[in-house]
Amino acid sequence: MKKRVLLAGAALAAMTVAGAMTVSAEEDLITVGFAQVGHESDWRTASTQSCQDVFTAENGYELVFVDCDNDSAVQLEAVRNFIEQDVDYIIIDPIVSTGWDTVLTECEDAGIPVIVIDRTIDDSDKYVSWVGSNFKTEGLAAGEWLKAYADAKGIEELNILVIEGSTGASATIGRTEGFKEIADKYGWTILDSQTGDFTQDGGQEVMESYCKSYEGQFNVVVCQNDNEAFGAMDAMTAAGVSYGVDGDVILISFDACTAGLQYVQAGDINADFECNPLAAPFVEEVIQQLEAGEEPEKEVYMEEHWFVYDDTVPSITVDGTEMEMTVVTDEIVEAQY
Ligand code: GYE
Repeated sequence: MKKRVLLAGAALAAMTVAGAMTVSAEEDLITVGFAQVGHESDWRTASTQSCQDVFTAENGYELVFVDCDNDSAVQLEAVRNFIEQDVDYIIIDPIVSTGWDTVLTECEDAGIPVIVIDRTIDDSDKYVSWVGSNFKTEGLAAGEWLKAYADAKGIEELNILVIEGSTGASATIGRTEGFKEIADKYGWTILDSQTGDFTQDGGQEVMESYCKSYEGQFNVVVCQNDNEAFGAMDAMTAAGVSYGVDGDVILISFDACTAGLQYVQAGDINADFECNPLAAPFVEEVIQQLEAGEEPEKEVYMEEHWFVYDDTVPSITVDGTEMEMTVVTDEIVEAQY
C-alpha cells in the first residue's frame, strides 16, 4: 500500500512538489499532502503550525501544504493534485462535511491512505482515520454551563443570539445542534442564528446587524469561535452594549486559543469551550502505525477543557458525564496555543 518517494540522483535535485517546494536529493522522506481549510482564525493558524512542526524533513517527512482559502472546489482540486503527485499520505481537514465520496474513491484507487483531521466527512468512510473533536459535545457543554450559570445568577429568561461558523462545516453543525438541544430542553429563545464564517470581520458584521435588529432584547451571545467573539465584542462596544461577567450580555465562545483565554481571564468572555487544534502528533502516530503495517484507530478524540472566568459553576454534567469547569490562570494562558 505504501509508496515511498526515494529521492536520489542529480536529476531529482530540483524536483518541485506542488510547484512550491523544492525537495533535496538523496533523502528518503515520507511525502504528506495536507489540504488545509484556510487561514480564517487563530485556531486555524495553530492547526497549520502543528502540522508544520511535526511533518519536517528532520522528522522524515516532506509536507506539501495547500491553504484552500475556505473554497471547497480548491480543496477537491488540491486532493486530486496530491494523487497526481503520488504522495504517500493525504491529510484533509474538510471545509464541508459532504461531497467527498468520489474523490476519496480516487484516493483509494490510487492506494493513498487518507487521514481526516478536525472536521468530519459525513458521506464517505473511505479514509483510514479521523483525529478531531466532538463538536456536538462542545455545544451541549456550552448549553449546560449557561443553564447552571443563569440559575446561579438568578437570571430567569434567556434570549439568545448565535453567530454560527462556516455553513456546512461539521464544527458549525455540531455546535449548533448541541446548543440548540439544550435551548429546547430548557425552553430558551434563540432570537437569531446567522453565519459569521469563523472570522473576526464576519462576527463583527453579524453582531452589528443584531445590535440594530434586537436592540434591548438579548442577554446571551454565543459565538462559535473566538475570532467571531472578538468581532462581536467590538460591535457591542460600539453599540453601547455591555458584555462579560459585569455586563448585561453573557458572552460564550469556542476554541479557547490564547487570545480567547485572555478575554476570559479579563472577564469579557464568560466561558470558552476548547477545541484542541494540535492534532498533528496524533496524525503522525497514525502514519507510523500504517508504516509498521498496523491498523490505526478509526476515530481519535482530542483532549479538551471548558474555561471560565470564575468558579460560579464548578462543574457541569453532559450526557451523564460530570465535566469540570477550569478557571483561567496566567499559567493556562501561557501554555495555550
Ligand atoms: O473552531 C474555527 C476554525 O474546524 C474546529 O474552524 C474548526 C473551526 C474552529 O476556523 O476557529
